[in-house]
Amino acid sequence: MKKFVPLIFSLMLFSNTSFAAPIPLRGIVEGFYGTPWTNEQRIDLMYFCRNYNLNAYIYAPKDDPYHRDKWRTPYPTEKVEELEKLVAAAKQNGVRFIFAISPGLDLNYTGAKGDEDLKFLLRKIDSMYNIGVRNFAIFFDDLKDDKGKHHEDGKRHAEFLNNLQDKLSKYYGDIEPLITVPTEYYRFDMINGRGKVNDYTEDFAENLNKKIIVLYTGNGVVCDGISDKDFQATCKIFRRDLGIWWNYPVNDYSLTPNGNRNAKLALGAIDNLPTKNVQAILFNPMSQYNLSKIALATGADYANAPQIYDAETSWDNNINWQYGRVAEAMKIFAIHSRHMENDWANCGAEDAPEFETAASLVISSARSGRSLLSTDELSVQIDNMERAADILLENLSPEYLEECKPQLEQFKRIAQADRLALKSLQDKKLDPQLKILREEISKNEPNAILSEKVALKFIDDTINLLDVKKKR
Ligand code: LOG
Repeated sequence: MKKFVPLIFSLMLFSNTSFAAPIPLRGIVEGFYGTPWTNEQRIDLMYFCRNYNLNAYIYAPKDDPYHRDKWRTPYPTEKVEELEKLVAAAKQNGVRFIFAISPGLDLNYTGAKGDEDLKFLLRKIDSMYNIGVRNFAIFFDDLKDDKGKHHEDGKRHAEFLNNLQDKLSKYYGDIEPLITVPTEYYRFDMINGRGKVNDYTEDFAENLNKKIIVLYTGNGVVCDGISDKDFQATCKIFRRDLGIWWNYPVNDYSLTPNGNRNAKLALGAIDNLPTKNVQAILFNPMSQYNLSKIALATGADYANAPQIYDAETSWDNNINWQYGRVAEAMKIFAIHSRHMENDWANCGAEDAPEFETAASLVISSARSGRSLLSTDELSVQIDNMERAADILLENLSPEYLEECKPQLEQFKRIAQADRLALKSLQDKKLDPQLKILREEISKNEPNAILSEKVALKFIDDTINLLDVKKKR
């Protein structure tokens, strides 16, 4: 009997305190630009959601013409049938299927045209209601023009949503409250330099029906976290607890010079999100469906227990579960491909910190002309990288390989060049082959980016160092 006491006690603790309470609405927003997921993938996602205790999926692919550009046009029959299957799969797995429309590009709000557009919208919603959808979202993101000018003011957006909310409540008894994203959807766009709330946000927040759930993306569009303090301050602006549209692992902005999307894979963990009062968390994934599951699984761990979530542990466990006997190889690859950054985006832990530490020591000792430090550590890292690439290229299933073959091949090239770089430093002489390998890597960059500031940088640092020496 004695043994039961601590167990029962700890269970009570666990359920009575709020620290382990899941975020009420938690799941995925398919909200990226570029090739949308296939319906098979989405159906598979519904099983994934059940396994990971996620309960929401927002259908909002930017490149589905009927979602945004041609939002008035009804879906063709076959597309409706596809969606119907998906809605059924969502239901079976306890997932709310949330249908989103982004009408803001050319929506009319007033007069006869306004009435007509409202009818178009209600018709679209009704067609989704008929296949079982009970949750809807209206998104007003990415509507500003190049000069930062708004399509509409905040009051109009709020009133439009309020009116729609009233109509839906009146016509249907069983539709859940609307979800929305305003045009100013990140904090630094909502407030000016002096911390004053901009007109659009102030008008939107003041007028919006309290029932409607508002999502925002953090201080920036793709940012490195949301502190509890910033979250609370933003909730205060909106006079309600907010939801989060979290832009990791999405990689639609990972563009290469020739305009390919999705060049770098975001294979890290979700991290640094608020620990309390979050109403909803929706993760925007990569177009690479299968490879999104590492970050999404960690996101599920966060969403189910925000206050006790540990990113590193979750990442490690989830890769073990998802990749079985190739898990170690996957970790080595993934750690070089988790930090996402460009001039406006910055999210995910730094790539390969252990490699970075060893490589920095090698480079700095080479620069100072002393005997090289840390070469053994670096050498082991490089061997592991190449071995991991080979293991994954040979063992990943075709649907996974399809999503990362260019990146794995690039990983292998980088590892091989790293080895030659290390050897060149040890010989104090640039091996001419290194420049050829470096060019090969550049040639393949349009399809695959990883470890730019770490394993790739080691090659460039080496070439710079040894070339300079030659010139002297
Ligand atoms: C879009 C989103 C896109 C993401 C990352 C929101 C609310 N909207 O800048 O569709 O996938 O950034 O590129 C966005 O995040 N706008």
